[in-house]
Amino acid sequence: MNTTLAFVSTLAATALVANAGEISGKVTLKGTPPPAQAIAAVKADANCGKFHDTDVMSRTFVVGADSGLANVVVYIKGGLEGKAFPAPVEKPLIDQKGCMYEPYVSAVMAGQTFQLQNSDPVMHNIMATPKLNKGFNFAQATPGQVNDKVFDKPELGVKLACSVHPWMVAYVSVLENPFFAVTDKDGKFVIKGELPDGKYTVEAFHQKLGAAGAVSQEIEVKGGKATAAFTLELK
Ligand SMILES: [Cu+2]
Repeated sequence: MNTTLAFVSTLAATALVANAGEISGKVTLKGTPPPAQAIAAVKADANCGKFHDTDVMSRTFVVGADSGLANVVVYIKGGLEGKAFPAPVEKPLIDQKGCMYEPYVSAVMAGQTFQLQNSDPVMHNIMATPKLNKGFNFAQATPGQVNDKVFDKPELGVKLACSVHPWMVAYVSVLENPFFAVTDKDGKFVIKGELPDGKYTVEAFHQKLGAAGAVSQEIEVKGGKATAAFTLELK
């Protein structure tokens, strides 16, 4: 083996480890949201009703263990100014299944391709109504149909809706760097990536509370790690 090459690859591996950063934590909701409600229109629909044996519940606020709030986008808002990042090559998938969007809330980087899929034997028509990005409005009539889409500009909470089924709604946040995550059912998140140690502003955004209800804080990644706890408030 070429010893020079081996030495170089060891150095490269060390550099990668040194840059790997992780911000983890939890988002808690303060206040009691209205309880989730059964969406009666799904069960009543001739085509969509047969996909569901049980009630389909609204997802405006999904609160898990110890008031952990799901579907919150947590992202680095400040501290990376002047740095450019390539958009991730992986393509997140937003599926239409049982006449519901899955996932309900997702996030992509500006310039990152994502996929819209129709898994139903039912026509859906997806309308995106962003304010800063270019919207779209097209039908997916074929089961299994997948279309690639890209939003070019950072924008929180872009709404997707189906013009055939009024209850079908999803939200996609478009971020300016690859350091973001969406909280799980118990409000937990992990942001991972090639993130150098340093001070950052991290924000937690929920589409129903809007930009005014978002909360941000300063954190410091040290030795590749940081934790952050957020409390979003219902007023
Ligand atoms: Cu639909």
